[in-house]
Amino acid sequence: MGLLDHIQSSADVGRLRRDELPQLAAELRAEIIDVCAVTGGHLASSLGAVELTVALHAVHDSSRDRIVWDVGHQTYGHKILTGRRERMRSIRTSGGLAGFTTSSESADDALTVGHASTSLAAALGMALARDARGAPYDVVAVIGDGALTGGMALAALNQIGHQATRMTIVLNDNEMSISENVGALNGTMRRLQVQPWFQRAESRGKAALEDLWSPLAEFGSRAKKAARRFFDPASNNPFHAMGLRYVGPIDGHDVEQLAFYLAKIRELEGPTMLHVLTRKGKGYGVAEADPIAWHGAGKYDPINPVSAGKGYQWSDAFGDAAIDLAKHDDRVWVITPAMREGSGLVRYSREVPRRYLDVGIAEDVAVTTAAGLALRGEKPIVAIYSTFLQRGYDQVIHDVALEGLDVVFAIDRAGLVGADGMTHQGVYDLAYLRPVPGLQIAAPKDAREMRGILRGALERGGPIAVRWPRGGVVPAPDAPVDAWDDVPWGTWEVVKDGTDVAVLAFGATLPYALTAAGGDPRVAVVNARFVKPLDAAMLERFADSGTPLVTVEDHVLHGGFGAAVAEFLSDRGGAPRLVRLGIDDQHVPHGDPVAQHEALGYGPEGIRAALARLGVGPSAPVAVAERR
Ligand code: HTL
Ligand code: MG
Repeated sequence: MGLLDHIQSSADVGRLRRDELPQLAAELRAEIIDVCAVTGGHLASSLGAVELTVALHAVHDSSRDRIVWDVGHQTYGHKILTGRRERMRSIRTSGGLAGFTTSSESADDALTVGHASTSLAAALGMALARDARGAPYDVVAVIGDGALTGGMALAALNQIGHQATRMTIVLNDNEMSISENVGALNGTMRRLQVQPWFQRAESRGKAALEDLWSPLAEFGSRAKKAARRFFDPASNNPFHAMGLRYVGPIDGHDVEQLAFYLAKIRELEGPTMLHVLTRKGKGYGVAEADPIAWHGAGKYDPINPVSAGKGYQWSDAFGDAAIDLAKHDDRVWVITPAMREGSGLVRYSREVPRRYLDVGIAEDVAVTTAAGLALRGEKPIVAIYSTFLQRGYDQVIHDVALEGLDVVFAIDRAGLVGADGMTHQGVYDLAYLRPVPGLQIAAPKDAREMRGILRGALERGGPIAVRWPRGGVVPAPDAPVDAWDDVPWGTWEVVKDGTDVAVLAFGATLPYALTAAGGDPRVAVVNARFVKPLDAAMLERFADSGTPLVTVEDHVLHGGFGAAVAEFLSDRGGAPRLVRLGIDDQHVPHGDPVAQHEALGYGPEGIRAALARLGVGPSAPVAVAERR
C-alpha cells in the first residue's frame, strides 16, 4: 500500500512529513495517468499541477481554507486527495464527477467553475468575507498563465492590491494556454528570472531557504538589498506594480520547496503572489511532448498512448470555409479568444497568419477588436464558443450592434457540449442575441449550408451570428467560394412535405425531426435555418392554414427559437397550436448529449410524443379528442 491509499482528505495530506510529499506526488501522478486512460479529460493541466496540489494540501486544509482553482480543469489531483478517488473513473460522464471544481460535489471545492479568470475576484470576495467575520481560514487562488490573460483576472489583481487583504495567489505558469500563451505580460513574466545568487542559496538546502526568507518576512524593513530585489523586485515586476508582494519564480515541481513557501506566505499580511514554473503534461512523456494534443485527452492505452484524432468536425468545416473566405477577400480576418484548436483554426493560423488574431482568454477584447477592425473597413469573423461569447455580451451590444458593424460571430459548440458539462453548455446564445437590435442569427443544417451562410453574411454586412453544434459533420465538397450554394437570406427550407403538422427544427436537431416524422405523410419538417429574422412568409402560411407547429431547439426554451415563433404567432393573432421542445429551466450537467436530448424531450422520441399530442401519431385517438 502506498501513501495515497491512506489519503481520504486534505487533512490527511497535512499529517504527512514533508519528506513524504514527493512520494505522494509520484503516486498521485500515476493515478491521474491511470484514471485518464479510462475517462479521458484534462490530463496535461492536471499532471502539471501535481506537486502544487500536494503542497497546497500539505499546508492548507481545503475543507476549511478556501482553495480557489481557476478554470478547475487542473484539479484531478485535488479531487483524488479529497475523498473522490473511487469516483474518478466516472469523471465527466453522466451521473459521475464533474470535470471541474463544483461546490455541490464537495465542500473542498471552493467555487463552481469552468470558465477562466474568475478565481481572483472570487477569492477576494471570500477573503473580504473572512475579514468581515474575523474568521480564521486562509484563501488561496490558483491561476494559470492562460487564465491571467483575461481582463477579469487582471482587474481583480488591481483590486486585490488595493484592498491589501491577506491571501495567497499562486501563479501556475507553464507558458501554455490550450495552445502557446499569448500577450505581452506572458513575455514579461518570463523575464522575472531567478537570480543566480538565489539558485546558489537554494542548492545549499533548506537552511538557506530560511535565510532567504527572513528579508521577505521583514518586508519593508532593513532587508538585504539583493534578497529584497529577488523576492520583491520593484523595478520591473508588473505584480509588484499592482500592489502585490511577489515571490519567485520557483520550481513548481519541487513539492517540498512549494510547501515551504506556501507555509511561509500564509503567515504574511496582505496579498502575496507565488510564481511557480511548471510544465504542462509533466511526468508523462507524450503529454509533455505535445501538451496541446493532451490538453483535453480522449481515452488512451497508458502503455502505448496515442491521442485519438476525431473525425471531421463542424469546427473543421468552419476552419476550411474561413481559409477560403480569407483568401477570396483580403479584408476577412478571424479572431479567436484562445481557442485555436477547438475552433478549427490551426490551418487558418498558418495559411492566413496576417489576418489571424489570438487575443488570449479575453472574449470581450475579441469582440471589441473586431469592432475596431470593422470600423476601418475590415471584415472580422469572431470565432467563439457559444458559452464564451457570454463574456463578450456587452461588447456585442455596445461596440458592434450600436454601430451596426460588419462583424460575423462564428459560434461553435452551440447546444449541449457533453463532457464539459454545465459551465460550458452553449444553450443561451439565441436568448441573449435575439434582443440585440439589427443582429441576425442563422443556424445551418450542414457544412454546405454553413459555407453559404458565412459567405452571405460577409457579403450582406451588419452584425450576424452563425451558430453550430459541437460534433461531427459531413465535409462540404471542395468548391471555389463563388460556387458555394446561395442560401436565400432569411428563408426556411421545407425538407419534407406534410399535411397536418409542421416540425420546425434547425441545425443538429433537424435529423431528429426527420427521424420522428419517418415517412408519415401528415408531418412536414422544416429546416428553420434563420432564427432572426424568422421566415415570416412561411410562418404566415402555416398560421393561415391552422397547421399545428412543433419547434425543436438544442437551447433553453426561455427566449429561444420556440419563444421567437410563439411571439410571432401571438403578435399576429389567431395562432395555431404550438408545442415548444427544448431545455426548460435547469442547468444541464455533463453527459452524453444525444442521451440528454432525448431525456430532455427534444430527441426523436420527444418529438414523436409532441406529434402525438397534436393528434398525429400512434396515440391518435386520445389526441384527436384534443384537436380543434
Ligand atoms: N474562455 C473562458 C472564459 N474560459 C475557458 N475555460 C476557456 C475559454 C477555454 N479554456 C479551458 S482551459 C484553457 C482555456 C482557454 C487554457 C487555460 O490556460 P491556463 O491553464 O494557463 O490557465 P493550463 O491549461 O493548465 O495551462 C477550458 O475550457 C477547460
Ligand atoms: Mg498555462
